[in-house]
Amino acid sequence: MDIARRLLEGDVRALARAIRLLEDHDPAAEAVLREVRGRAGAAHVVGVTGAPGSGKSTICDQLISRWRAAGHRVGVIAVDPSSPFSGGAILGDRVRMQRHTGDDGVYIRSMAARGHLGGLASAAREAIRLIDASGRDRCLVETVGVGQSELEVMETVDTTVVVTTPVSGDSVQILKAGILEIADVFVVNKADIPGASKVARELRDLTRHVRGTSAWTPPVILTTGTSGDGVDDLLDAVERHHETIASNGELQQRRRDRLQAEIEAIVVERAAERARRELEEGTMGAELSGDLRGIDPYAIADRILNAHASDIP
Ligand SMILES: Nc1nc2c(ncn2[C@@H]2O[C@H](COP(=O)(O)OP(=O)(O)OP(=O)(O)O)[C@@H](O)[C@H]2O)c(=O)[nH]1
Ligand SMILES: [Mg+2]
Repeated sequence: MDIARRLLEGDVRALARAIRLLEDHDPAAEAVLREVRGRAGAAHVVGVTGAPGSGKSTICDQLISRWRAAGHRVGVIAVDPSSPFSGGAILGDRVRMQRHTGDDGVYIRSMAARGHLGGLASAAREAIRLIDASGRDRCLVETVGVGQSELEVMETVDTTVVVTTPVSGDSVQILKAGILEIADVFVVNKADIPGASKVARELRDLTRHVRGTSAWTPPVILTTGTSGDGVDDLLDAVERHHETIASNGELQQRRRDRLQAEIEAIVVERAAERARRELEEGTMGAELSGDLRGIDPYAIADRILNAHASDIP
């Protein structure tokens, strides 16, 4: 329990240890989370997503520098659902953000798909909670690509930044992947390459059509990650978005929805585990023998759920 106390004091090694416990599905992780949960909730969590190589890590690195200069403490989670490696093995991110190693105001951690059968998104969410509780008031979550697990990870952040480039020319692709709806800020990175302003124009047209009624219209920011051009504008947009949703109640609503989804997911996971035990080890298993025709799976499911209804306090 020393871990929880040291984590709350901002100790970076306790933070790393707690996230490791989380990844290992160690029961001690749940205990640490229980102790620190009440102290989380102050951090502004920013998600950065986009195609491979679009410049996400380069931009994160620029944001980190600016936040550090303004006195913020920062946590970064780089999520790669396709990678079998974890624990800091996503080399590119390490290299790109490496100038912050040695600064204990910056904590960078990679998370990969392996070992997260319960969902990479929920593991990432718990890791963010730990980072938040450790007194880091800015948290970045970088994910690669626009698949289902990335979308789920993005549902756990406060502000979603979607990075495009004139190289990929993928504004239409983004529409297809359904990411337009979750973007709070669009970045057209690699603005030093011809075609960037055309992509920006297309995106501005798209956002006007999609989010006509919301209080927030996603701005489209041109950046050159390598030189830092436009990153101040990006930072400004990100902070303005946070202020907007914090003051109009949307942040509170998002956090409420998120908590609801989290509870639903836990119920599903635990109920499925209970059903599996009943059917494989318990008395209900006898139902699934002999002539299987005519067995009503809905009736059996209801009986499993109802058998334990009195357990619920
Ligand atoms: N020309 C140009 N190159 C850039 C710019 N920003 C980043 N790059 C380069 O693009 C390459 C990929 O950058 P990263 O920041 O690693 O991109 P990423 O999106 O994090 O990549 P993954 O994490 O592998 O998906 C690197 O070689 C960067 O130097 C830019 O504004 N202009
Ligand atoms: Mg990267």
